[in-house]
Amino acid sequence: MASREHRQADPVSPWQHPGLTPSRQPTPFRTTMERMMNGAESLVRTLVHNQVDICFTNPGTSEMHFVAALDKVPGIRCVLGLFEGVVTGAADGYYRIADRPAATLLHLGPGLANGLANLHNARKAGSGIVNIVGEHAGYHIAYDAPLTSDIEGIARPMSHWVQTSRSALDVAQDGARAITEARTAPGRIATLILPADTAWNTGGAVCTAAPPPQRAACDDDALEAAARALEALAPQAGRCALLLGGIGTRNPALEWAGRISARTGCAVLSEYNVPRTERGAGRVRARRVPYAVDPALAMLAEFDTLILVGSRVPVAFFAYPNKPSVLIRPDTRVIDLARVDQDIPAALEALAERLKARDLAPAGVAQASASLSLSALPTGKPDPLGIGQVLAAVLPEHAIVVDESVSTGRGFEAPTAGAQPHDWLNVMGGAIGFGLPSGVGAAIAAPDRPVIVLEGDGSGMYTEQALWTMARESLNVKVVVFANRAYQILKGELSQVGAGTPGERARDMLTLDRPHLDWVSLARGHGVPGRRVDTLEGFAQALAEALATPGPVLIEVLM
Ligand SMILES: Cc1ncc(C[n+]2csc(CCOP(=O)(O)OP(=O)(O)O)c2C)c(N)n1
Repeated sequence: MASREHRQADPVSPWQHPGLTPSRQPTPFRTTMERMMNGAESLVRTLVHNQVDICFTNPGTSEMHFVAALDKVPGIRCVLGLFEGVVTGAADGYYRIADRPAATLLHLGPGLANGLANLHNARKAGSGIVNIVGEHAGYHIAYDAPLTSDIEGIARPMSHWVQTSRSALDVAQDGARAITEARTAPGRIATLILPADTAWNTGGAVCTAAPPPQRAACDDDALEAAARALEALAPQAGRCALLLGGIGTRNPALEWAGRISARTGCAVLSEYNVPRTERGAGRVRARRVPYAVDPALAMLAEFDTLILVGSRVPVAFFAYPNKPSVLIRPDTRVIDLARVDQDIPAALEALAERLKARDLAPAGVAQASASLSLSALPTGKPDPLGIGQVLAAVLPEHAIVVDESVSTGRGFEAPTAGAQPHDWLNVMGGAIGFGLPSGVGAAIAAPDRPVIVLEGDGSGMYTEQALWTMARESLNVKVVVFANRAYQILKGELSQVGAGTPGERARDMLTLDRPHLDWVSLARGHGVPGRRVDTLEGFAQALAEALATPGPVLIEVLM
């Protein structure tokens, strides 16, 4: 090992790199500052230059030059997460609200691995992330030091694009390429691996990212087929549904769907999970396909034709013995109007135009819930319906709700439909631990909007370190933890998969008792004031007060 040649990764002149095509050559006219710039600084400047101005980080030694560059370059906000799942989850929440990518900074393979579950969720959500991962200096990898691993191999399953920079000269261009990738609809995970020597060697320059490709228009044949199906079915209201996904559950797509429904009587549905739904009073309501197989089958059986708009044919979350995986009738006609990466609003607009629905008032607009004073709200032991009613009454206009309430939240859709207009974010990849980090990202993306994280006590424990980031950054996040002290959903799943009645040991795997988690203390320990309530009236009072208090607050609701 000792006799092996120590090869510096940047042996060539920064002015003429043999591996670069002419179009990739950095501009030869550089300022003195650029000539002195190291790769890390060129990357940070490239991020800022291309409006990637938030970086969620959890760094280590190999990223120290990047960290130092953060100091030098104005215009980038750096937010520390104390676990990498917080970093990647925050970047997901940020993208969903800001509609532009944030960067992350992760420490080699193990740091990336810690962040993978929320990177998976972000990938399923179509959230663009410039995911920067440090690596050993190129010449150091041969020594198989403790943190050496196959970073590209770890990144690939959760990334759309993976690139390891070869030299300081390449870093900014690779960064610019990562930004273009991350911005490509609906949003992609671009993992850029930054060897330490490419960060510390000089020769970097600032690069402008190419614009991402435009969202493609929908296919004319699909548009014609959808229009014909809707025209033919118009007298039989309800036999045809538009199934919305992606940005289909946001305006203007929702309003076009509502106009099409006004003309034809078709139903407007949404996938069970969508990255962001604009909902509440005055907005077209898209009914969610239920999570559970039987209610989903019952809902979808009503439709002879399903028009997919940014969505896919609904399938069950899991396979269950003697239940189908695909949730529509085998004879349902499926028309794929627009994929999630296509221009969904334009596809619906064209369909509305074709159906002469352009000037109609949208159907299915949610009416405002009768406004209830706190004293008129339900009282007593918290249950999903009552909690939903409290939320509907207390949610402020333009609130952002991050929903990881798992079994407790199943009942929230109907009671909150007529709340003040708000955005609702779901976990997209089924990996729990998304809620608290995503609340961090959403709050940073929209500092003037209250964020309410609805959190299961089991899910919250996966990434509870996010509370510390909320406190440190004084984020306006109100965390509501539903403390049923169990993996409640799994109790139902145990019987659904036919695994029988749980015995003592199996029950122990599904309960969060012995000891009870004390969320008020956990919050306080992370710098967030907390409060415990055990009634609906207590919850309503606590949430109203939390919303009137700046900064993060946690409410533990004992179920
Ligand atoms: C990363 C990951 N690990 C494990 C699971 C399996 N899982 C799904 S729901 C759940 C429990 C959730 O508990 P909680 O948040 O308290 O909600 P509840 O079921 O009690 O409503 C678990 C462990 C998962 N979905 N993702």
